[in-house]
Amino acid sequence: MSVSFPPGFLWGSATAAYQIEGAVREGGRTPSIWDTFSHTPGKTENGDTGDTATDHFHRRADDVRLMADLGLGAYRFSVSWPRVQPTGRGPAVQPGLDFYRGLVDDLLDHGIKPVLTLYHWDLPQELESAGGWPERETAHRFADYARIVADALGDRVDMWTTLNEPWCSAFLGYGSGVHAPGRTDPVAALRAAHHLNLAHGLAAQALRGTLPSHAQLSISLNPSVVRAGSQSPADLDAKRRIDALANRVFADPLLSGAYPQDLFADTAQLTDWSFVHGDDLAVIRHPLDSLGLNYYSPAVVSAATDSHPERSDGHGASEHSPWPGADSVSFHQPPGDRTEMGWSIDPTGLYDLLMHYTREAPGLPLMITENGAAYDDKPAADGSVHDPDRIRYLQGHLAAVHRAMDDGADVRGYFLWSLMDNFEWAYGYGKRFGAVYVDYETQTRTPKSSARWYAELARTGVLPDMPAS
Ligand code: IFM
Repeated sequence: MSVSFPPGFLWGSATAAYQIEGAVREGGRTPSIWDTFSHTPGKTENGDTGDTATDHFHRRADDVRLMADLGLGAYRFSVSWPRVQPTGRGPAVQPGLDFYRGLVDDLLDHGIKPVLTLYHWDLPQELESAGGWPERETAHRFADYARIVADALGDRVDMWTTLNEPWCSAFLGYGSGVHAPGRTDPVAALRAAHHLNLAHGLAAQALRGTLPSHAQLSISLNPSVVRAGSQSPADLDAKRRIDALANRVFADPLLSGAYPQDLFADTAQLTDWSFVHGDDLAVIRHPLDSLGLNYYSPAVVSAATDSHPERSDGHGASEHSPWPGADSVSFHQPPGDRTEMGWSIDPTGLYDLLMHYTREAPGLPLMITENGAAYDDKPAADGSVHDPDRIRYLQGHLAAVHRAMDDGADVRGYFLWSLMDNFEWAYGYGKRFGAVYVDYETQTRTPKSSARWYAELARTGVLPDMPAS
């Protein structure tokens, strides 16, 4: 049986600046931590970098026309901090602002709602060289940058997101080191998590002080749907530890103005958390207009039975853990179908996530700001690209969203990750998440069958029961 989404439900797709823009040396842009990291031998698959990516910087107008052809109602993109404020300090550069103003105007001309994310992982390298997210100063720099972008685009963008997936910035960037800047210091990771929270709060204040009153503020988290391998006390404790580090370290200060006490206890050997100052928590708990949730796959954890816990947590291989204070937790991939990332496919995780935040944050609208799957898509002889597995993935997850809405979740929109194939961070260009296929030699864009399927859904709001194959 097909189901219908309510009128006004926002159907969009998402991208991020470093993953698509290229043009890394144009218009006064200076390197971000991802430029430095991807140019460091051994950090990305095949040494891939975002130097050219999908050349969106030069193909912006065509890409917006493509979105319009697909009938998208909204487009979630990120602003590259070093393109707008190259050193992370001082005045903005005009070409950077002009690029985003042009993008927003193109979107509005086509009736597509711009949804702007201020930070999707591309910290100006100069700020990292001065200490990066483990330092408090970076949070203040972020608030200044937020004010600059709000001044420039506040008259035409209504929906603002401060950070995308701060967990990845903190724990993959400073803990396991599989993301830029590639540091492997558990204390730095915890300090980064707090300063990202603070950056969110300070930026939210700056945005509220600059934007028109109807502007909507949000943050996009990637909470882990953590499941215990068994109901044994040890496995339940493993689940509690990961839940604290993956979820509550962000959600609790944002929603309740406090860090979880058990997190302090779990990490007491590492830090006394004295980097949390007087009124930080009041700043972080700034009222939001919606909460963005990114979901791909659940995590199954148990207590490790030996001194080398299995760590197939789906976040890349590193001898350093991204889980400070939880070194004795094993991660397992549940049996069943997986995507090309090796991530298990489980739409019930998305249902559980939506119901969890419906309970945790009553009255706060939810938005799925990322969901999607990588597959090994290849063009057929006639150039068309068929991706029935992705359609099945999307269909299953959207059915879960609908079920959660039936059960009371206030979900306002869904953003497919991603509009087009792009630079998948440390995995380089080998992993294709796009609804649109990109031939990286020619930069030709070809909508996959999932793009046509999604366009029909965006047009009608009707989710068919059986995916086309
Ligand atoms: O490509 C990323 C994106 O940048 C952040 N969320 C997860 C996606 C898939 O790994």
